[in-house]
Amino acid sequence: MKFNTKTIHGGQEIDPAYGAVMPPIYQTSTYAQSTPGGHKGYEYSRTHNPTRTALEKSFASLENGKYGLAFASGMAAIDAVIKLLKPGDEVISTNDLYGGTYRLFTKVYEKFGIKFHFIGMENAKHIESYVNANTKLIWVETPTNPMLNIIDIASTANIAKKHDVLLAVDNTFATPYLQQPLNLGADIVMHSATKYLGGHSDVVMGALIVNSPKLAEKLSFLQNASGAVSGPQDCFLMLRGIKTLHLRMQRHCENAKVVAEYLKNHPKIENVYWPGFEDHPNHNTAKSQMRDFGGMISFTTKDNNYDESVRIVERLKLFVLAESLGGVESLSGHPASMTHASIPKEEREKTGVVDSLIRLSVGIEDIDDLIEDLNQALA
Ligand code: P1T
Repeated sequence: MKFNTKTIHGGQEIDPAYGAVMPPIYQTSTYAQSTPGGHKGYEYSRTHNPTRTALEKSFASLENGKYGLAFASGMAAIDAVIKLLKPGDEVISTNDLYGGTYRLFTKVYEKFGIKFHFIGMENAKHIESYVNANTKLIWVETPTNPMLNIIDIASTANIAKKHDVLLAVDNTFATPYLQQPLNLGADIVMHSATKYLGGHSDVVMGALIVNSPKLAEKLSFLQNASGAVSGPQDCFLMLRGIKTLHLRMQRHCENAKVVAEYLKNHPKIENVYWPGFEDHPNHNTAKSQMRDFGGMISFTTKDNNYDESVRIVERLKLFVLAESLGGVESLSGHPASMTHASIPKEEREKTGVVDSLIRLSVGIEDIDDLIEDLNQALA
């Protein structure tokens, strides 16, 4: 099945009870048993729920994986991956990544004895120099949030395999429409499905997709044991959102290209971070592992000034100032004070997340209106 068909049919069978075309919302916590253990495959909705099963199959299908798991949030999905580890284990992670991921690693898991190395990953040899006998996981976000760096997944997977280390890729910014990490050798794909997969800014959810039955078993044990699962209504909304993923992503990419070029030519703008530019340092890697360059752009102004950047995001009207990204509507954000505020200033500035950085999630509105909005805000 091709990708554009998978978004609509992947994992979604016609409901056997009444022929419903959309998987019904099984709003139930429990299931009748005829005798202890005598049930139809479902016992309790923390463990399994039919609406969630349909979505989990859809997640797996989109990423060309065998097993999908749905969690209450992207953070809950990441949390399950880290719970595969034990005290003394080490993780090599991208240094430019979502602030909440950094916070989970450093504020929650370091105190349980897990060591994290945050490094630049554009050079695969650099990653290898951090591998030692305790290394158990390489955590990659690509494109990175918010600097839009690109990490070569296949080269990183070679290093992971050579040293028998797991490779997990946060595929939130790219989506499986643009990039499929399991095909490139990753062991685990993670999503904040809150973003492009859901696509309508109405659900918070996380996803994990794997191929290994052993890994699937461990993660599904953790999903049930810790219990951060997504509810049936949210699973239904996610399934509905996914049906247009391919169409939305196409338009996100088209609109972002126009916005990126507009910003690059604007006299007030200093740097524009978007992997589609030929002079982006990782443009060739992006071209080789992604179908297109996505809907996210970050930029700084020549004033390089906190207050001026705050004024710009306040003046934007269509680009609503808000946390999150990936919905049909355009959003703007100020990472230093919002999504990345939990990373110490010295740390975030090392990766380019300066006080003046503005991040745009380019939506699928009419491009003329988006450019007009930027024009008035930058005037
Ligand atoms: O918000 P949640 O669904 O729990 O997902 C966390 C997460 C994980 N990974 C990436 C790359 C993310 O961007 C996020 C969430 N990010 C935002 C809320 C944001 O505005 O960047």
